[in-house]
Amino acid sequence: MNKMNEKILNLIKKYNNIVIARHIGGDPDALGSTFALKEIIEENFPDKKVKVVGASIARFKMFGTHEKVDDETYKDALLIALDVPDIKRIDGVDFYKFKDVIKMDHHPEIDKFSDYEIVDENASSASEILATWCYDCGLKMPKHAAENIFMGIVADTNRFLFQGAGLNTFKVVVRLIEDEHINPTELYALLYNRSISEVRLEGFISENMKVTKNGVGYIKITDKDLKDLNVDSASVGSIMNNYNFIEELLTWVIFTEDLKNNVIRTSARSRGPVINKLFEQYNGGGHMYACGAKLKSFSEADEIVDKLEEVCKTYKEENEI
Ligand SMILES: [Mn+2]
Repeated sequence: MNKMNEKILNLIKKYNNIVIARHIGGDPDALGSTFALKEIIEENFPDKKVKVVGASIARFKMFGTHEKVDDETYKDALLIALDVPDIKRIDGVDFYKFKDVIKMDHHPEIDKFSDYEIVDENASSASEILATWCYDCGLKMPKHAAENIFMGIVADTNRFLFQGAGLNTFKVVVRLIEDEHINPTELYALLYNRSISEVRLEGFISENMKVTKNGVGYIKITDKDLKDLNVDSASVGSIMNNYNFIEELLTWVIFTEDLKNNVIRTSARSRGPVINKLFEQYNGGGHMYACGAKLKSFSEADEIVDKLEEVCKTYKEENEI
């Protein structure tokens, strides 16, 4: 057993109360990994009380049910944070109230949480890291946990299209199918069934996206657009990856007006240039090729498009495209 894997397992064994958290704005990897870990702990250590926290998301209810942390739990609980690199983006708990913390993540490290960390930027997903840990520790993997892990991996690799999907990813997936008997086809339906409104939103974006000289695709979606299309500002997130493999686009960014929270939700992807540093300047961030921010106004959006254009121009020159 890997040293850190064992150290983490031993810390989990010490606690009766365990709280599991992930980043704000949960996605299938965040939810898949946290609920899978809860189920793995409950299966292997039936006496432990395990809660998954964070805001619940209606369309992802198949992963599990979120709970709240009460004062009593805080007194003597272990926090395990998955799929989140920084303290301020942990959803649903007060990080500083925990004596011990474990981190499992695949984002570039921002904050060090503790001495109990598995951070692997080359892993496809937090779900893959969790599965690798579970198997290395020789723990039992319940079937529903295996399903959650599979959905996390599939979503974060965009069905194995991204670079992050490597040898270990496929090894994990083989094991989930061979040993835990998950059914990928059924799970794809859970992840990818969508409404015609969402498809129309995708069409609207394709139709109206502007493309700059150096390959920046961008569009500003107003609250009125969202109302006309009968979708909400969160809907954009799930279709971002569908603009990959388009010859004219090196990066693409979608700005969506969110009147309820009085921000411009911004989500960006790249198939070459590294773009997360740019979004960190706007109080956002993320992966090198997939990131975002919440802006104050559409005028910041114009700034971002200009900066992305520069990034793409440099990238083209450097790579002789
Ligand atoms: Mn992830």
